[in-house]
Amino acid sequence: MAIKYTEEFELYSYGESLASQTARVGLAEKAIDYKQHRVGLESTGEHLQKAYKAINPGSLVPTLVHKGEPIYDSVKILEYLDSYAPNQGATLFPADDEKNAQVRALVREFSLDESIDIGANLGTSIAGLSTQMLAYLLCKRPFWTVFWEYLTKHPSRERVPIFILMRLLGKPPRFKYRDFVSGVAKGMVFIEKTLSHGQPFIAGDYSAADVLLAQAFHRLQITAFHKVLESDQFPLIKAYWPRLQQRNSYKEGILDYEEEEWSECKAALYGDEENPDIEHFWSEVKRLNQ
Ligand SMILES: N[C@@H](CCC(=O)N[C@@H](CS)C(=O)NCC(=O)O)C(=O)O
Repeated sequence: MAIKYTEEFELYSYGESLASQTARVGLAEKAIDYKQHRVGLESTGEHLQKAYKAINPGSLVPTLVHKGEPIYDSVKILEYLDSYAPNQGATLFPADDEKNAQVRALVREFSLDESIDIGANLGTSIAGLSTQMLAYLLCKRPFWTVFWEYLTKHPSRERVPIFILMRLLGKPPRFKYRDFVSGVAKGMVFIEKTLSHGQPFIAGDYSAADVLLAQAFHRLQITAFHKVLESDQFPLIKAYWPRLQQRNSYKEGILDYEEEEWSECKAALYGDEENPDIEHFWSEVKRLNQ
């Protein structure tokens, strides 16, 4: 299915979507120019409308369009870019078999992989942390509009009841949110242990796994878990995070696409405070380190 295009690369993405950030950081790391099309999510439902479904029938962002051909899924986009421009910018998937397998295992742990239950790896647990924000944004629209649109237009049968419940309650159920916080605690303990190899990046040299961690850590800041990244309980993460932030790709793929509605939502939900479940986070870390 060829899609209309004017530039060689065009990306359909939303500013603060994790998977969109992955694609944009990847494009920046590979030094590939592209035209951006913003697709609104929870507060407008633009992704559920016909125009976007013609580009991505799954109604998910991001979609990369290369000369009219769509590539779905942020990790597939990273793979595509790396094989399209192997000698340009950073190498995201190393050529060496052993290193490549290592990177792929980390990517599976950090990504939004639909074959993994929400909350069962770090990537989907981080997405779970965002449910407080998503609920807030969904509440910008009347209940019946959200109910009807998600029920009749959202292609993912697993996600529909989650979005409807979030709109109904105005927030995620507390017990479920705590499960996500536990998943993130587990992931952070794992990352700290992995970094004890003493190399600058998570798999040694910079790779696709670092692309995913840039957006994951950025999301920890947005959901008011920012102190986790500055804590002496995770000294290696504390030294590693600035290395990701100093790369141009952090600005070009993440900061340059911050959404006003997310800043407003962060201020309304957390102000300058830490996330209300921060204590649960630290008690989980303590339990896991015992
Ligand atoms: N595995 C996909 C996941 C894509 C995904 O879940 N995108 C989210 C934003 S991060 C989305 O489009 N959500 C809208 C919805 O589910 O209604 C990828 O990595 O691209």
